[in-house]
Amino acid sequence: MRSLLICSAGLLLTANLSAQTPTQKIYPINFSKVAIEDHFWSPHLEKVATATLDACVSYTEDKTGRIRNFEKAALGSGKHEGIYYDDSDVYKAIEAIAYSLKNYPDKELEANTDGWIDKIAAAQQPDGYLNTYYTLTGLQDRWKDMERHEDYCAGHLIEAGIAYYNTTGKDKLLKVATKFADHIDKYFRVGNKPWVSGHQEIELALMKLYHHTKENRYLALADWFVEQRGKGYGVGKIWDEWKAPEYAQDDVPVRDQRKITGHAVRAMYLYTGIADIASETKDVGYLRTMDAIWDDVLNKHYYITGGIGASGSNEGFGKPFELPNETAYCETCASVGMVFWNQRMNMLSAQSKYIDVLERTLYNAAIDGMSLTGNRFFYGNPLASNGNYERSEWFGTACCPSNIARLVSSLGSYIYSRSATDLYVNLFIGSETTLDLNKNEVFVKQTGNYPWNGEVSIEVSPKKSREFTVFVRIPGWLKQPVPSSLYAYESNKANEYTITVNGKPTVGIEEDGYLKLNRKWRKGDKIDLKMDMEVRRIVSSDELKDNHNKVALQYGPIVYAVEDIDNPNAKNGLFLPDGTEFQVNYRADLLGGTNVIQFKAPVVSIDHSGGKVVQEEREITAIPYFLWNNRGKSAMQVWIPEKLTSVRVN
Ligand code: FUB
Ligand code: ZN
Repeated sequence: MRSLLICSAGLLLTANLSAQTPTQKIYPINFSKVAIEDHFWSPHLEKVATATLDACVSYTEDKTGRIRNFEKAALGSGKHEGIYYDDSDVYKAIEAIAYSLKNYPDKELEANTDGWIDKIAAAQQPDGYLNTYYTLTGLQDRWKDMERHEDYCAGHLIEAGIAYYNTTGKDKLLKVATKFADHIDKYFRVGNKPWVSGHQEIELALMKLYHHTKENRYLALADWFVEQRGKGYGVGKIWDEWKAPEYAQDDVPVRDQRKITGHAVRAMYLYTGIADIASETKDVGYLRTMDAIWDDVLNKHYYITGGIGASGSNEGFGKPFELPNETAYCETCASVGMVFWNQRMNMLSAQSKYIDVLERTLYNAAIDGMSLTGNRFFYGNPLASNGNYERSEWFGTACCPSNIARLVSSLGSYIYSRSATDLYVNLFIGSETTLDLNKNEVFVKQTGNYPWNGEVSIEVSPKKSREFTVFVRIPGWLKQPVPSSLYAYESNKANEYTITVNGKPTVGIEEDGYLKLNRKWRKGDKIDLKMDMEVRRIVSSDELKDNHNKVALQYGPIVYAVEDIDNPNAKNGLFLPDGTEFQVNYRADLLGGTNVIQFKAPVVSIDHSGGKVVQEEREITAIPYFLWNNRGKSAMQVWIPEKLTSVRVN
C-alpha cells in the first residue's frame, strides 16, 4: 500500500512546484494566502488577536520573568526565573504573534515584539548557543541532560524566526535561530556526538528551516535527530532516573515502532517531523511506522473529542483502551500536535480520513483549550467534570496558551490543499483564496454556516476556462464517527449528501474520501454541497470500559456535552433511553451563538428526606463540548448513561 503511494507520488515530480516535496501528493495553501470570513472561526481568530496574545504578552514580560531571563542572559548574570524550558513560550508567543499580525496588523504589538527579539539576540552566545537557563546557571552544564529541552527551545526559536520573517520581512530572529541551528549541527551531527532529544520538536522545525533555506544540512540534521532514537544513547532524567525511554519514544528505533507510547506532545511533534522528513527522503521505514502508529492511536487511544493522551502521570498515552473521562488528560498541546501530524499524513496520501481526524480534534478537543473570551485556557481537556474544573488565566508550565494561539491564527493553512493541477477543499470554513493552477489564476470562495448546518457553497472562478479537478472532501462523519473501530453510530444509517454544480445535480467519483469534480471550470462556477446533519448517538467499542452503556451525542463534526448550568443536577442522574427525540436549535443569544440539542429525558435523584429514588422527565439542553465552562464552574459530561441501570446517583 505504502510503496504504491511512493511510486505514484513520484509521478508528481514532473511538476515544477516549489512547495511540493517528492513524496507529497498534495500540499496546503498557506494561511497568508487565505482570507477567513467565517461565522464560527472569525470570532476565535479575533479573540486570539485581541485577548490571547495580550495574555501571552503580559505573562511573558510582566507577570513572569521570561523576558527578564533574556535581559539577564545578555548581561551574563542574574538569577534565572521560572522553569528551564520557559524560553520556548517566548518563541511560541512570537510565532503566534507573527501569524496573527498577518491577519490583524498591529504596529504596537510588532514594535514590542521587535524589542523582545533584540533581547533574545543579545542573549545569544558567540558560538550560537542560546538558552537563558544554562547561561544563567552555568554554561558548563549545557548539552548534558538530554531532557533539559535545549533542542526543544531551539526548535521553537526556529519556528518563530521563520514565522516572524514571513510576516514582517525582518530577519533578525531568523538569523539568531539559524546560528543556533548551525551550532547544533556542528556540535552534534558533524561532531558525531550522540544526542536523543528529550522533547522532540527540533525535527519539524529544522524541516521548516530546510524548506525556507533549501540548505540540505538542515534536512540531514532533522533526519539525524530521528535516527538517534531507540539506540540506547539517552542520558539524563528520562533515562537514568525514570528509566523510561518509551516516555520520549526512544525505546525502539523509529523504523521499528508500531505502538504509540509515552508523552503525547513529544509523540505528535516527532511524527510530524518524521512525516516532513519522509516526504523529502521517501523513507519507506518511516512511512510504515507512521501508518502503524496512526492506526494504533485511532483504534486504541483516541477520545471521541479528538483528544489524545489519557493519562496525567506521563502527560501521555496509557494502556490500550484506557480512556477515562473525568481524568482524561488530553492536553491542549497534544491536540495541536494531532492537527499538525494529521495534516502531514493527508499531504502524503491525499486521503481524507486524516482530515476527518484533524477536523474532529480541531472543532472539539483543541478549541476547547481556549475560552470564548480568549484569555482563559484549559491545559487538560477532560470529557466529564464534577464541577470543580475550570480554565485558568495561565499555568506554571505555560505551553498551551501560545500553542492554541498559533494554531488558530494560522487556521487558514488547513482549509485548502493543491497538487500541481488540482484543488482540494478540506475544511468547510468561509474563506477566499487565489491560486495558480497550471499558470491559470483560480479564485476560490467558500460560504456557509458550517458546522451549525451542512450547507456549503464553493465558488471556483478560473481566469481562463480550463479543465481541472476540484476534490471536495466528503466528511467521514456522514458515515461513521471516526475512521476506526473505536466508536460507531448506534444506528448504522449513513447520512446523505448532495452536490450540484451551477445548480445541476452532479455525480462525481469518490476517491479516498474526496468527491472528484473534473470538468472545464469557468468563471463564476459554483459548487453547492448539502450534507445531512442529524443528531447521532455514538457508542464505544466494548473494550472502552468507561463508556459501557453510555452514548455521546454528535451533530455534524461537533461533539456535545450536558452541563449542569443548563440542567441543574443532571450530571449524576440523567440517562438517554433509546428513542429519545432530539431537536437542534440555533441560539443566537447563547455562548456567542451556537446550536444546542434539546430533548426530554429522565433524570433520577435521591429524595434525601424520604430516602427514595425519584425519577422525573426533564427538558435537557446539550451544548457543544468545546463551549463548556464558559459560564463558570459546572459539572459536565460527554458520555451519558443509556439505561437507568447504568446511572450512578449520589
Ligand atoms: O515540556 C514542555 C511542555 O510542557 C510539554 O510539551 C507539555 O506537555 C508540558 O509538559
Ligand atoms: Zn501544553
